[in-house]
Amino acid sequence: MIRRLVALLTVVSLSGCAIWGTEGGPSGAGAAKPTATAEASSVPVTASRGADGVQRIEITIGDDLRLRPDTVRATTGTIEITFRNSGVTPHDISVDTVPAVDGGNVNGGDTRTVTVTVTQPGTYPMPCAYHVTSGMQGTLEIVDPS
Ligand SMILES: [Cu+2]
Repeated sequence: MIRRLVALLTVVSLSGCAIWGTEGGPSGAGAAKPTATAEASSVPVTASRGADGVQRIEITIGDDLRLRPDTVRATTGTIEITFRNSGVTPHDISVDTVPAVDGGNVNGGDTRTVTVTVTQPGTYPMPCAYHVTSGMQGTLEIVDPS
């Protein structure tokens, strides 16, 4: 049983290496955005802080029912999250801070920007109301500024 699990993990990690295909990875000329599995895409991406102190990040939401990136890291304060729907399937992402902020329906090709102010470090889910049961959920990781 354990041997079987190890074999499965090996296959997953090997397939993770193959996501760049023949385009040469993120620095390759004309390389498309990686279409990694949800497991392989959970590398946190840090929101970038503007001169106004607001942290901003854009998340692509598509027909594969995933958020890219699916994990956003920021510090306490104000965070602007722009959801860009790259597909045709509508989505409705909320940011479950306290209080939660619902982005509302975002049709294919549309964008929606949600602004949240978070004072408590923690991990806050970002589920899609339509597709959370299919695993469409991101994570906002808030840490103390240091
Ligand atoms: Cu959705």
